[in-house]
Amino acid sequence: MRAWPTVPVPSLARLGDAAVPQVHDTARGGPVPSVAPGSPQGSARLYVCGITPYDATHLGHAATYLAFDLLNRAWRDAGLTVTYVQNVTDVDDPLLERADRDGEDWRDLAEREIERFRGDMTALRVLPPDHYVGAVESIPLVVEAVQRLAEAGTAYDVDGDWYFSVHADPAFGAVSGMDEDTMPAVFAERGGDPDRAGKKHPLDCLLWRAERPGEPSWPSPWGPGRPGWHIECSAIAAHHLGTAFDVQGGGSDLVFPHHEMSASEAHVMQPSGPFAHAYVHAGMVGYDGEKMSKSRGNLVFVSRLREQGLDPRHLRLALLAHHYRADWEWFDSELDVAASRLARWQAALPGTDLVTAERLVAEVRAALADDLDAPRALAALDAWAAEPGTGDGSGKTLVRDLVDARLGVDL
Ligand code: 5CA
Ligand code: ZN
Repeated sequence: MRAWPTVPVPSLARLGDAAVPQVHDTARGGPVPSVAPGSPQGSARLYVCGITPYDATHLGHAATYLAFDLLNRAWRDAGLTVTYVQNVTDVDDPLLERADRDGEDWRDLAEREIERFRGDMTALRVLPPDHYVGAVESIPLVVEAVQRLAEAGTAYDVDGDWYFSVHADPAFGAVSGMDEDTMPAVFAERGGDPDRAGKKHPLDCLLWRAERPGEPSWPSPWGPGRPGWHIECSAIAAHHLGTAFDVQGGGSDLVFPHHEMSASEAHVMQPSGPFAHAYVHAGMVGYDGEKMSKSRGNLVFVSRLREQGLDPRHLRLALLAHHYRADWEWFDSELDVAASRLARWQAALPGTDLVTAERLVAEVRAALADDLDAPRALAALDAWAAEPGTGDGSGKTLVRDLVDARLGVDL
């Protein structure tokens, strides 16, 4: 599937490479190097769970994709060649339900919302993935993955639907660290079916859903049907990135069951190594006191703000003012705060000398190397702008390049 256009990223290499950042790994519960010790020299591999395109991109989605854009930019500034894969869940229950509710063809709905997402990501100057991959176009990969799980004796049939025995992976539970007693309720809340009769274990997850009347289906060795959710990401990531890629990312609502189960499926499919080296999760953005979610309907859409004439740089700065791992609530006033911040930075540029600019590069790089601490990077820039210099402007280009390369904001 086509991604969206890229934007040029200025190089800061004249000051040497930045440090490879540390990130918080959910599985180990602490900071780890963002690149696996065994990764091929000079490269980094990232998989981020993409949208289910049944509604427009809201600020929670945007914040999550910006978090991984910070990581992508940090890796590039460290001189690494990045391979970035993102999926699109372009066939799944919520999409089919919405299309049904609105009397629309599910393919038209998905296509329209994917195109809107591309426009939002382009406006926000989020660097595109190298491989933007839809579930539908990946069905042969999914079929192959299910076949491998079946050959390993870890998949079974319940009235034509195929399930994965999650405990076939000895590491099941290690991503989330969640208590097995807590898992069934969370599983049920997030698309799972712990109570379905005929399953060998309540936590076993759906791999292949046999065709139902009125639902789209594709051929498979087990008859027509469509992919389950978790296997979509295991199959796409394994195919495009191989084993032990560096970072598996998404919002914290995906820790369990999604990332837990896709990792376990991948561990059985390719026993030669772990699925990912680190599992990195962005916090949940709320609005009106609750998590912003399509099902709750308390949404602020990026596209609506754009239609209202928003300067996307303001939105980018407003989102970056919150640490990516924090849960936080959106207030409309944050755009004004961001606008005045941008204006102060712009006003400080002409009086900046090279020594000041180089110091600022070091401060911003250090902040972002420490678990992508964008609020600390913003604070360093605020401190610089609070004392406008009377320098010769020799550092102006470097500061502009810094803010552009690392924060994605074109001053
Ligand atoms: N297609 C699946 C992933 S394979 C999915 O979760 N799609 S989604 O459209 O529901 O979410 C897209 C991304 O935005 C996911 O990484 C999700 O974790 C993240 N996300 C969803 N809601 C929020 C929120 N309120 N705050 C922050 N991130 C969010
Ligand atoms: Zn996913």
